[in-house]
Parts: sequence; C-alpha cells; structure tokens
Amino acid sequence: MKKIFFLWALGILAGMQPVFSQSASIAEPGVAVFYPAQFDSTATLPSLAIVKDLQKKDSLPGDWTVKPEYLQIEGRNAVRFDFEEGVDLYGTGEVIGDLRRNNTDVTLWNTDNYEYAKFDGKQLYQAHPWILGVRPDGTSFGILADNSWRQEIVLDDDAEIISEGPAFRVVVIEKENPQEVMKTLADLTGTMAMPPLWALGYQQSRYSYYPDTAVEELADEFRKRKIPADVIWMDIDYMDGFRVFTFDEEGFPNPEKLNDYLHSKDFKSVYMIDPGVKQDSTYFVYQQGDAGNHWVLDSLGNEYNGEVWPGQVAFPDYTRPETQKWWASLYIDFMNLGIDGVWNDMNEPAVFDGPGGTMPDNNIHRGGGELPEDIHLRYHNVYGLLMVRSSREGILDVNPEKRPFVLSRANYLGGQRYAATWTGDNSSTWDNLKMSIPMSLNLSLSGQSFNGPDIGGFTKTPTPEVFGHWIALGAYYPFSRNHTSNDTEAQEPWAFGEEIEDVSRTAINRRYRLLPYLYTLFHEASTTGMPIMRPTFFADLTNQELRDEQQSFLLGKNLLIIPQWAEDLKMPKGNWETVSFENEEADPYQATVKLREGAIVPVGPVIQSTEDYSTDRITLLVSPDKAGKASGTLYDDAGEGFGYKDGEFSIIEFTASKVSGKRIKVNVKQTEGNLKKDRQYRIALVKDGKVTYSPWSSKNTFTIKI
Ligand code: NBV
Repeated sequence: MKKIFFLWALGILAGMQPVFSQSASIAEPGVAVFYPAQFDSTATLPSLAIVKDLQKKDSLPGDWTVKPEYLQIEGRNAVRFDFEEGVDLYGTGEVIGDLRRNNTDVTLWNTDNYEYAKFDGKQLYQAHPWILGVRPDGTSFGILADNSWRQEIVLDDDAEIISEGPAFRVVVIEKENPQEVMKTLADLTGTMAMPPLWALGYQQSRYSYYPDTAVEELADEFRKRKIPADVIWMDIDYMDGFRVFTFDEEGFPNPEKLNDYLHSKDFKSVYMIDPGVKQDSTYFVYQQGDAGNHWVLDSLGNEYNGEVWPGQVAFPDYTRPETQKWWASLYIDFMNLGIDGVWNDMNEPAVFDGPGGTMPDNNIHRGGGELPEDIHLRYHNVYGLLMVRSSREGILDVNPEKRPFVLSRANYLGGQRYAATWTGDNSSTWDNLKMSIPMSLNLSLSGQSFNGPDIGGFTKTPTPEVFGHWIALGAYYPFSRNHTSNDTEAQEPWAFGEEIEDVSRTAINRRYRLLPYLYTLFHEASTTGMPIMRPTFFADLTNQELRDEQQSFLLGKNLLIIPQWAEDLKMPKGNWETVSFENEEADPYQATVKLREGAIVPVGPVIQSTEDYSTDRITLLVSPDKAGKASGTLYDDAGEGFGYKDGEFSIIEFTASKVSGKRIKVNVKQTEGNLKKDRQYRIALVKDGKVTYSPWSSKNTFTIKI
C-alpha cells in the first residue's frame, strides 16, 4: 500500500517538467478530446463522469478555438484556457455566490460544509469539473476536466483547472448555443433516470421526526389542513444508535406498520442511510462488512476508522465490485419494510475527527473490476457517486418494477445518473433564500437537474416572512422539500400562523397544478439532458444584459418564475403573460408565473398528492404570439414502473392557430407512444393578465374566442 503513495509522490516530482504537447481529436460532432503528453490512462480513467466511449473519429479542425494548454502550476498538473473577451462562465457545480462564475474560484473536494461557512464556502458537498462558457453571440462551449482528483477551478480572464493528480484528459464541447452544450454534456455523462411521479410532489422533513406516532400525526395534519404533500422523511434518529439499516426499538418499533399507515394516507416514506458503519462486533452490518473485507483501508493496509454519528465507524470501499454488491444487498430487508426512497447523507465522506473533516488523502481504496487500486485523494470526490450507484442498484433489485428514488448529499459530475440532490446545510436567512436560485441553476448547468435546497433553510429558524417567501419560491424547485435541523423551531407550513399557512397552501397547490408540465420537463431532462430549471438568459441569448439575471429563472422553456422580492429585474424579449390560477386568493408572497409568448403549458387540478394525479382533464394555458400561433407538449405515463420503456407513454403535441381572425383553434395530436387515453381539454387563454376558459372538449380540435 505504501508503494502506491510513493509512486504517486514520485510521479508528481517527475511531472515538475512543463508539459506543453498533447494530442487532440474529434470524438463526436463538436466534441474534442485532448490528452497530455505521456498520458497515464490508469491514473485517471476509466472516467466515472463520462459513459460514452470517446474514440478518435476525426482530426481537430484548424479553426477549433477552445484548446487547453497543459502546464504545471506550483508543481501541480494544470490546464489553461484563454477566451476572447465577453465570455460568460457558468457551471462548476454546487457553488455559492452569483450565477455568472467569472472571477470566482472553487475547490473540487467534497466537503461537509455546515452553513457554507468553511473555506469561504468555496468547497461544498459535490465536485463538478465542468465549465460552461457562453460567448456574446450566444455560441457556447463546455470544458470537462476528466479526473476526480482534488482540483481547483480558477476563473479570471482565462480559466485554469489545477489538479493534485496526474495530468488528465480534457473534453471540450463546441456548439451553437448553451442548450446544445447541455444536451451534449448529457450525451457524454448520461441523464437522470425518470423518477417516480411522487418524487415531484412536495416533501416534508426535519432532523428528526420522532417517534413514529409524530410521523403519523404529521401525515394527518397535512391531510386535515388540505396542504398537498407526497413524502415524509425519516432522518437519523429512526435508527438504533445511528446504526444504518436498524431501527430504534422505542421510537420506531414497527417501521412496516408506520409505512403502511403513511401509504394509507397517500404518503411515501424516505429513510436516511449514511455510509459509516458503527464499529460494533455485535452489529450485523459491521460483522458482514468485516467478514467480507469491505472497508476502506488506511495507508498501512489496516481497517480505517473515524468518528461520525455512531462513534467510531468503518467505511465501505465502494470501488470494490464485491462491496458494491454487498451494500446493494443490505437494502433487501430494508426496502421490504415498505420504504419508498433512500436518503444518502454524510457521503463526502464526512469524518468528524479526520483531516479537513474527511479521511486521510493516503487511505487506500482497493478497486477491482474496472477501477484500479488508488489513494483517497483520487477517489474522495467519487465516494458519494459510487455509494449512490450501489444504493440505487440495491433498491432496484428489491423492487425491479419500481423506479428507485435516491437523494444524495455528495456527488460528482455525471452523478445525476444515480441520485437527485439537495444543497446541504444552508441557513434560514434572506441571503440563503436568494442565493438558492443561482445555486440550483449552476447545479442544473452542471448536469444535475433534479436538485433543490432545504426550503425554509436548515440551520436556525426562519422569520415568518422569510419562510413565506421561501415556500412561495420552493414550489418551483425541481426538488421541493422543506427540511430543518434538530435545534430549530417547527418549520411545517402551519408553524408560522394562519397567513403563512395560506401562503404555503397556495404555493404548494400551484406546484400540483403544474405537475403535467413539470413531469413533461422531467421527461425532457431524462431523455435530452435539458435542465428543468434554466437561467433566464436561455430565453434570449442575444441580450447580454440577461447573462447575470439570477432573481428570476425559467421552468423549462415556457414559464418564467419571478419571486416577489425581485428588484430591477431584467426581462427577456417578447411578451410574457402573467398567469393567474383559478380559485386563488392573492397574497404578497406568491411568485409571478409568466407564460412565454407562443407557448402552451398543460396544467391539472389541485390534488392532495400524486396518488390522485390524472391527465383525464387537462387545462391548456395558451399565449398566442402575434400571428396567433402557439405550441406545447404533454408527456404522460403511469408515473411509476418501467412500462414507458416499452412504449406505454404518450407524447401529445398541442398547436394553436388563429381561425377567421376572431378565434384561436387548438389542435391535439399524439405524436409518440402507445398509451391511448380519452382526455378532455380546455383552453385557458392568457391575455393581458387575464385568463379566459373555453368549455371542456373531448375532441382533437377546439376553439376559443379572442
Ligand atoms: O442527519 C442529520 C443531518 C441532516 O438533517 C442534514 O440534512 C444533513 O445535511 N445531517 C446533515 C447530519 C448532521 C448535520 C448537523
């Protein structure tokens, strides 16, 4: 084991020579791959980000502009990119601060970062070696540094990616616009799998609801107060002494019964599982891990132990195929208790008494299968990704007919293939509320579409005002979960008095009304990689003023969400009509929802959970353009299971046009899928801030007067 560390150190020393030469080729249209001289493929590959085989198909054209210069910076392997002036930079994963990343730097080293307070918040829970660049004319590029070692991204006039590992390959995407770059990133790194419909619902969490009767009462309360919700989350206190895959005898004596109860109220349950396994020779998980030799080792080859919630723990070595299988198998009995989803926390991995809050750089991951043995410095950033890959597989093995749902705190570029994410331990402040938009946007622009922050903030108790604004915004995050810490006041929607309860209900009602559109966006993200939440500038690439607009954002292509608190907002071109929802009381908190000119957005009725979701009656929000035209899409399937992979889905295209100058006609056409349903539609014409409804119709063509 020591030998590896020695060779690695020697490699770094040897690498002190500047490395300027490289080979370059085209692997796909608009995708160039660059290798440093004397590239040692085993030191960074196989890639855990890229799933596509990048073979040379062509030579690099002479006019290709975005090229890395391989060099050494303070003894570290680096690449530098020079750009023309006026390029706007985005991505770089989970970051605090502004949407536009010019003149920022970030360290890619997954870190448990309570309140984002450590390392000036420049080192958070996830690592995305990825930069998106948008030129003044809208043409765009993406830079992917294909290695998982600890590295920094420094964005000034140029961009530098400085790694602590060996020289690495770089992939550059060059496209007409940022949308095409995002699709190509998804083509290379994979897309999010279609989640179960319930995962799009509103979710309620706290650290921790305890005991089980409190969970049942919480479920009852939502139904009694008619606040729609789909999921209740079980944080670490359900466990017996924080031992993963066990239950506290007193508080959660019968989890199966609890889950049955939740299901009877149309709720799903998600339970937390951390990677650290308590070092306890009487505990079955530790015994199995020990017998199977599943642990990460220290530099001397002994079981590595560190402190986390349960006390001293051992950490599964997910680089080992045997360990992946073993970990997956632990979910069999667990999921069979009627658990619906899994929450993997602390998987940076966080180690209270370890250096920098994690394990030592020279710990050993033994690999096997596709991955070679190497030190922690290489595998740290992918520890969470490998964990959720294994979790997902285990969950799928138990319930092969269901879509797995895993939420992960740590992850790595490409990790959208296995898990959704939230942005860790934020705080209940105005600042964190406002920052959640650029944060979620940059995660989305780094391939991780299914994300959101803790609504209301994790640490501290929000004021009613902050909570009201947060829930009003939270209805539109791709992942919409209210969560708080164990030393805070209640943070349920009704905890701040009647006014804020009403505000919460209205906001969450809106999320459920928008489900047909949202689900269609999830389908788009899972097939093309287009983010669900998109920066406002995507609506108008010619207007450079919009490039730093981070108070508003787009949901898909057709809706623009503007929080109440937005000031001096920059609007994209065109006529954006304000949508008003039926039977809704106005309040000073709700975000303004604007519909793009020329768009059709399918919406449904208010329901209390996705169990009641139906597309039998769809209202079409229509905003005709100047020529009277509009279009939109609805994706529909069973909301669960994999029938959609065998054609059990429908894609319906709506097109509106003007007839005889006085009416708008909408045409409905199923363009894909074998799922046939009789649906009723009506038009909700959105014009000059007013909405006019047509009668319901079961025909394929219907009209409304303008
Ligand atoms: O499991 C407890 C918490 C959890 O609620 C939170 O969401 C995670 O980010 N967890 C961190 C560990 C303790 C945090 C103080």
